[in-house]
Amino acid sequence: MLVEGQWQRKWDPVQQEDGDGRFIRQSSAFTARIKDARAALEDGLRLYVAYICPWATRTLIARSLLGLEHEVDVKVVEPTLDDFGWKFGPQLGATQSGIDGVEFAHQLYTMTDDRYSGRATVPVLWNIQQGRIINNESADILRILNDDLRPIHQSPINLYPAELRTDIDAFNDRIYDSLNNGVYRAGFATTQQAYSEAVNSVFTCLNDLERHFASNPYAVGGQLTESDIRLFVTLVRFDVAYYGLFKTNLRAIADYPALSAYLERLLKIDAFAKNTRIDHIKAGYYSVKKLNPSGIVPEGPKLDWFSYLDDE
Ligand SMILES: N[C@@H](CCC(=O)N[C@@H](CS)C(=O)NCC(=O)O)C(=O)O
Repeated sequence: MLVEGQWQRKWDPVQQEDGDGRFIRQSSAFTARIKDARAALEDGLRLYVAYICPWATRTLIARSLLGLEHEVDVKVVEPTLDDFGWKFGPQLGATQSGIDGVEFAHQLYTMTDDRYSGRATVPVLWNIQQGRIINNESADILRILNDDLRPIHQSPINLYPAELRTDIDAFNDRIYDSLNNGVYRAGFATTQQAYSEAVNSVFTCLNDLERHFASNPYAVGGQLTESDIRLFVTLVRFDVAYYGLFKTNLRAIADYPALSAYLERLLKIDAFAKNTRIDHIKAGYYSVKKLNPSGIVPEGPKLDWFSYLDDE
């Protein structure tokens, strides 16, 4: 992480924990919104992402669904993390350099604020002309792409329509702590009790969702919304990474018929399939030395729904 603009060489996946070994996620520092879509487009917009990362993948899926691939540029960090955090380079087709002379994602943070203290996370939404971070919170970036940039895309797809906002917010809350972040709370717990609490919350949520998807095609309102994106990115990583590495292994998603069918349905949509890079996901999660000191990446699982992905 960065302290007063200086990179501390020892990267550690655990951001913060409470006195009982519970993992605590840092809140995002840059939370501006875009007021003038056309001016922002003139300055140039870019997303810095990692395909391993569920939070970054949220923003990639929204960018594709909303038809913003020409308007919003993308640069991808390598999937594996070392002492310098995220870096640009050739691994698995990542981007060679962030901008001229930028090797590491943390440089984007110090270019924006040379006294920045905190973690250098992805995704980052970047103003190219100004050379600074606009926002580094994926939940906000989804709304920026959907709402703030609507004047320039006028997409028929609305991922956060006014009449569903209360339900979308409620659904997002229902899955964030228990599932999206719950898997990380399980994986990075440092006491048995913190781990057990987290795993139980993950499976209470999945059991509840299995009932929901037995009779609903989407998360909210019978249509595709940002809640589907937020759920998808966790579900699609579950069997290939979380089940093994984070020990969330009471059941796999493949053991849930309705959730499997839902995942398979979303993977038939181009925006979901093309932004799901199983090779990055496996290489990235299994590179976390703290949880997998040998660095060995498992061969499996082989899952039917991955036949929708090009690289499988
Ligand atoms: N609240 C952020 C969380 C982003 C986040 O934690 N990203 C992880 C990757 S999955 C990261 O960059 N971690 C690097 C670090 O913590 O040093 C968001 O949703 O945008």
